[in-house]
Amino acid sequence: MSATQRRSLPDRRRSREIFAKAEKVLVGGVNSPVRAFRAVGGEPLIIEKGSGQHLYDADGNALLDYVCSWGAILLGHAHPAVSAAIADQAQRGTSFGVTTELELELATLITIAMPFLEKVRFVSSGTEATMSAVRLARGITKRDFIVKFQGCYHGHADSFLSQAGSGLATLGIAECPGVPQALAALTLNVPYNDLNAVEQIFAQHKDKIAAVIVEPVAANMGVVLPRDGFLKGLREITRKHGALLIIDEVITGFRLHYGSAQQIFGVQGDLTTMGKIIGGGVPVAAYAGRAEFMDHVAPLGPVYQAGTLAGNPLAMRAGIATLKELSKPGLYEGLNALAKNLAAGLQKALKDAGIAAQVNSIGSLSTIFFASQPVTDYTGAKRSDTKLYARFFRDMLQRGIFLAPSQFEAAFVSASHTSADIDRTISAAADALQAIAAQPSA
Ligand code: HOZ
Repeated sequence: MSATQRRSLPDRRRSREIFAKAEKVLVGGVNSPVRAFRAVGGEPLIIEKGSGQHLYDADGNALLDYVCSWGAILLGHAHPAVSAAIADQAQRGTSFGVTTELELELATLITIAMPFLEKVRFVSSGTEATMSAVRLARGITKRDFIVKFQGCYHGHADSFLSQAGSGLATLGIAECPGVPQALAALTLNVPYNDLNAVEQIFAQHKDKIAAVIVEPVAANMGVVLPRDGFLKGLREITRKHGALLIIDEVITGFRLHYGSAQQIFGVQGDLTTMGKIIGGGVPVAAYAGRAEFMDHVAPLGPVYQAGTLAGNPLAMRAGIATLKELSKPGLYEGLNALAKNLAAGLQKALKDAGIAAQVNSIGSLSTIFFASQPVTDYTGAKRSDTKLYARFFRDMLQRGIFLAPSQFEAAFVSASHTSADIDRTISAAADALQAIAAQPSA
């Protein structure tokens, strides 16, 4: 049987047993809701190991991975240089709770790649980075409101859980119980790509908005690109009103090239948040900006933020090794060319199957929306036929290809994927889409 023919993962008995046990001691059998596959059906995966572009489940089934730890893995799983750095550091100690030269080294690599950043504070997750950046913006401006965009996701801190993308969009959670109303009221949501709405919200809340936080490419409602001038418009509006612009590069940092999305779109935020890739698959995130802003953070300033494991040496070693690999000439050119072929191939497969859909893509990020109109915001993303996406996801998984288990996430290509992998994926998608077109309600 060819790799592209429809088939079930041959045996899932062990995975099934593990998940059944996990459900008894872990909430929903998972440690993050998006892993539960609730929106796409099918059985959640239990992964035993990863190597390059593949994951291997507990039954030994190989999966071609386009989730790549939600974008944290750019080099591929268990990259030799990253694994060696982690193993070496493990021999020297895993946490000291005081500064190491490694923190200086990773911060220096980041500020060289993104020269508009002068000072970095490492934390352990993207949520901590965005939450701390918002606190800092509030501390500097002495204002309380923040503006975010519908369908963007900035982690799970209280301020970000209204009209958010990612797992909240996946599970249909519009507002999160447990977030005090008084705090939720300080978050103002506007449609992505809509500068008029941003202007209006500033007019309504004159001199009260501390910051606008934005994903420069939205990747948590599926991939949605910024319209021409959108990010620059945000820059002008925030500057005019004395608010800070926080650019959340947790997904886009080092994803599109060796640097930030801000350099690609010709805009500079006041604060930048990062995560995922800068830790090479080990928990690292950061917020950063010019010294005039960052020096408000304790111990230099009064805005408090701390962490026992912040700047953790294992994580720093993984991040340093990752960035050194990523800086090698040609890496992004090759990766982005592969991803471009994938997007084009998927577009053709959809057209050939006569299925109305949009493939939104940039660099190695992409999403298929089963929607007839271009998707430029959360309203458009929600118009996508999520049942069709779920069917496509399951059909692809049966063919050994692991896409994001939600319409409202991105597919990630890694530097380990090959053109043979891309061809195989396109061919599997063509088969799956033809089957869907022949029997839409199967
Ligand atoms: N930012 C990721 C989803 N878009 C996080 C994955 C998770 O929620 O587990």
